[in-house]
Amino acid sequence: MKIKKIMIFSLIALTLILSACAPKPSGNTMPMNNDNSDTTLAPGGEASAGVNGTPTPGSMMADNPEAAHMMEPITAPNVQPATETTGGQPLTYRDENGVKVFELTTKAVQWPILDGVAVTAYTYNGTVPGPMIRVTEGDQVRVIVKNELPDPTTIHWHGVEVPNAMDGVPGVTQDPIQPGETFTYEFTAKPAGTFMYHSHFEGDVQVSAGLYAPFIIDPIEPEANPPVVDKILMLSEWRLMDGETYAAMPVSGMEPNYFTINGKSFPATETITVKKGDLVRLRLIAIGQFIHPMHLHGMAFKIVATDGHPVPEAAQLTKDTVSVAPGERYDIEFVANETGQWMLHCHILHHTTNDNVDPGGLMLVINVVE
Ligand SMILES: [Cu+2]
Repeated sequence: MKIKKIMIFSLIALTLILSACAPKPSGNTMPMNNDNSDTTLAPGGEASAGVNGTPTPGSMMADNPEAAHMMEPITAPNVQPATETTGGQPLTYRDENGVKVFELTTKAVQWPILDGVAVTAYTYNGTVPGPMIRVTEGDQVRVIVKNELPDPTTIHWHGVEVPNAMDGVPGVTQDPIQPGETFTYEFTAKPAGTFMYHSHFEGDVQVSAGLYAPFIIDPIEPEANPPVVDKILMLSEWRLMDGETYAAMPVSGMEPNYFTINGKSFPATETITVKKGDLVRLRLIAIGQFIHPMHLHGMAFKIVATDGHPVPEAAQLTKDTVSVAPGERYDIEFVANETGQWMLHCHILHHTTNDNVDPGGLMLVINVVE
């Protein structure tokens, strides 16, 4: 009798569990895209629709009008090939009564990241990264920004201690700079260190599309032991599908298939040639939306500054790999004491491919010569 009761209870329990696990009819919380029109598919088409037609987050978001901007290709009327081929070059300024005045124009160009591969990029002055602004701590800096993009924009001075009204956050500290408009930023450059500037308007799209650049503030007192070689390496990602560029981001259907250091994928990345015995400083900046554990072959390095701020000598870790998360900066230094061609590369090894072909992406050669 007892055994019969236990069996009945077990059957009821099993039935309840099975019914709880059964698939619910769709329509309430996860609408299916049954019309199969192109507009409901994320970039990448069927790949992002998932198995059995189950919508992935990427393809679902295309149905959300507020999120639609992130799914669309980067475009602008009459985009021309870039006239420069190297990004991050020093921007010249004019002196106006002791103020260093810089001029930036935001515009779209076709930017070459690799032989035969170009992305449609939103840029400062036509390059990716945009031009480097390099000043000395305490300098009065004025940056005049003309917006020639088809979209509004703003500039945020990432890590620089600017007055709040100069912080570049649309709807909070300023109105967006509309297409055709000009806006002037002005502040005192402080503190010394490795910083950057980038768009803060629809940053998920505009920063991924190329609106970023280095901003270096040198200390007033010259450094006791300055490096012989001092390079800035800005890491980012791209999504290029069927000739269209999309803002790469960690969303299903929006994943990157190209990865760049200073706007170039290996083997188009710069080879850094140094002499044996040179002190080398690399300023690693992650400006995309993915983390990059950067690994140096052959030599260990010390982390001498984080997010622009010096690390006291006793606290300087000795490493051969450092993970650079979005928005972070690591200044690393090493003495190039072994000759040879030493790789510096991301250790998420998909990030060292070009459209899934290895080698590529986030790699460069440090060539140590006698
Ligand atoms: Cu990586």
